[in-house]
Amino acid sequence: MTLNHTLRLALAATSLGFGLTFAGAALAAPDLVLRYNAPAQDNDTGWEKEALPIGNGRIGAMVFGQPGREHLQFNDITLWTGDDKTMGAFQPFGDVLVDLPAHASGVTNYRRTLDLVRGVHTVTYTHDGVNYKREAWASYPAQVIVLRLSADKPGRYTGSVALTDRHGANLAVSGNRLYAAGTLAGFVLPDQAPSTNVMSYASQVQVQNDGGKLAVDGKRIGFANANSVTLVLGAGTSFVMDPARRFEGGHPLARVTQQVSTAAARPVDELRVEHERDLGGLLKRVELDLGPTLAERRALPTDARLLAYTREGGDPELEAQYFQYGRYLLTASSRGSLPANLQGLWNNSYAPPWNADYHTNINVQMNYWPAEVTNLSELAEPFFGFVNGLAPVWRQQTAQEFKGKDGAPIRGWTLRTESNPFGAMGYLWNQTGNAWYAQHFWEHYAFTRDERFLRETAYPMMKEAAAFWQDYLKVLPDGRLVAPQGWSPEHGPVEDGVAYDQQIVWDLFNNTVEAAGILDIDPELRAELTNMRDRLAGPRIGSWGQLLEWLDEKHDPVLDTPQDTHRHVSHLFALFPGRQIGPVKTPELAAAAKRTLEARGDAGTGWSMAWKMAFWARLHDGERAHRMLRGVLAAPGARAAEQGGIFSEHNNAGGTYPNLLDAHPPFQIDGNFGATAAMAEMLVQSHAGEIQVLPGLPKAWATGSVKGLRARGGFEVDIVWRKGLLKNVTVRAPSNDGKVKLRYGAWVTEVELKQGQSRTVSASLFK
Ligand code: FUC
Repeated sequence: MTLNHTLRLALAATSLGFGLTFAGAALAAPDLVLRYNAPAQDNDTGWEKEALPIGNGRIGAMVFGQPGREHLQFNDITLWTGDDKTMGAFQPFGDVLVDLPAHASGVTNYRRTLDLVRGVHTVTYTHDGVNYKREAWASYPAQVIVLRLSADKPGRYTGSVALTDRHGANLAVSGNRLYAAGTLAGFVLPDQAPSTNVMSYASQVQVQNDGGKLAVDGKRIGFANANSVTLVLGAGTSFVMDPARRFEGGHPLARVTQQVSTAAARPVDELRVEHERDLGGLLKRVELDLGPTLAERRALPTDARLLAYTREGGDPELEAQYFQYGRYLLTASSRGSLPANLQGLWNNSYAPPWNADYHTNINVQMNYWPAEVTNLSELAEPFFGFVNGLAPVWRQQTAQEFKGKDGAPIRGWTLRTESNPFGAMGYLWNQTGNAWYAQHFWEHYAFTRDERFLRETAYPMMKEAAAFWQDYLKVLPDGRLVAPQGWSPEHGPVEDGVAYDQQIVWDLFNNTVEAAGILDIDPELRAELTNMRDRLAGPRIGSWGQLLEWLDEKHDPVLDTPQDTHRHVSHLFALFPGRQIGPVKTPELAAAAKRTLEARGDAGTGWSMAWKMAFWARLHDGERAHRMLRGVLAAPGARAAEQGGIFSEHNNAGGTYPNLLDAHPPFQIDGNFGATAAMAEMLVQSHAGEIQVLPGLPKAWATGSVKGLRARGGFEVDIVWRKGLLKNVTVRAPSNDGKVKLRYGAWVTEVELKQGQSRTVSASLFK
């Protein structure tokens, strides 16, 4: 058998595998396809709420699916205005427009889908007796976006393709390729300061016909009587994550040309199969079954299904789909380049909300909450590269603003609330941003047990963040240590010892001590950080049983009262994603956290509801966590009426758009990622030195299973439950030996595994 033959068989087996898993499986086969009976409106509203996202982690597109004119509004995650001093904004790149004038009317059987495992957007419809099909995907291996137009009768495609550019590039056509190449030098938005940005960029579309004819028609490529048409889109910029080169890595034209030429020379099915295999390798690691949905509900298109769920709940398959959507979105917006921004990598506006930037006080962190626990660990790497790459710029800005004790220079760096990919920062300082980022480095080790990463990447970063706080913490007269002049995000005064800062510094010191212990280095530093951790002013309970948000209880008409429903609940960091407070470890403080959450209420922005879902999961209240899921996975504002009042502006209208993207509002992707992570947290927790299974299982998920979640210690966990009770749990140790305590409610058991082994423990073995 030739190599080629073997490869083809292997590819055939892969697609067969998909068929078997999804068509052949009994009962609740995972329903991982978003479906719509109408195209997205081709305007700003349609872009935000209806169009569907594809992406390969670096380039991506919103797909609209109009029969008469397909529109791929595309982005490259690095196309930013601004520089290391000016914020700028994440930019739209351009559009690919495919006009099919004859299809503008008379279409029947219209259907638009997004398959969350294959990563393929499909449009099908019938026109004049012909069944048409369009497939679009963004390939990571090939680094291009492909749009394939096919039909069940020959010679029926007549239309044209145009490429647009949003920053005045030179457009050219040559042969069957459209070219755009330009620069952001001199491009200044009306309300933004000029910058030194000289980023260059290029995009290209190759148009290939099977049958019929191609002809250049002005700036478009026309096709007539083709059987099928394939478009290959490439795009890139000169951005490189290197302040020493002023982020300029050379013109992308040659690279983009090469990517498009290489991909266009390959059979399109081979590109698709390669893409599906690649993506499946990430997405199929986790399977989630929360129980079956009634057939009538399942048959609804996704937009109608979301409305039905908003009203009545009762759709566990939609909930599982929403969980997997978060994982899909991470693969699509966080691979091989910059980290996912406030909109992942999708943006059609010159001035997107908050510049679609990297917000440091919850948003970028929340984007990465699902990475480790949902078995997509490598997708956190763009975030680590971003932090390490920009640290030199952040160090300079930090040194200008902060001094250590007695005016001495301060070590390390920290962050303001807003930041861009060149190191510029804006808005108030978010002083513990450094320590919160450090948590992600630590967790990557905790979940993967990658000791080399700990030694070479995580520990040095954590140690530097700890050095900042060693230099900067202030001693109160009673000996307690406090973070000076901090802000509980974006709420109340700037002052010493706010709970958010205190808890995050505690987390940093605690993790750094543990890391040094594992690496068996820096004994004096370990002793010092242990001592400082224990002297930090700690969480305290206030007069109405709440966890205090500031060092001392406020006597204020709103702040620190049961009427304060502000969207940020930052002083519960210690509960999640921290591990200083928990119902077993610190029951009184956990009760205070609960009191606070009850007062804060269940409505909020998208991300606020997702965070609250995770808090309730950590409090082991699966019903309440599920109630939060009913709020975040709901038509935007469905919960708003529950919570009016003083702090209601923009605070209570969160939810989910028909395309299942999170509504802050407006569209902001953190809520998708946070909700996915919080759902995982309802099923397995591992922050307390043991793996706890089903700590927050709601009644709505009576019978189900999950496969492939990750737990700290380097484990993979599968869980099967029936009628609300654990049936069995399987633990695997893919990359290291390990011994771990398993907990189910009050019962525990222990397993010890060699690398590569797995053990299934039935519920009856827990004691
Ligand atoms: C934080 C939040 C806002 C919004 C913004 C992008 O500042 O307080 O609600 O999510 O980030």
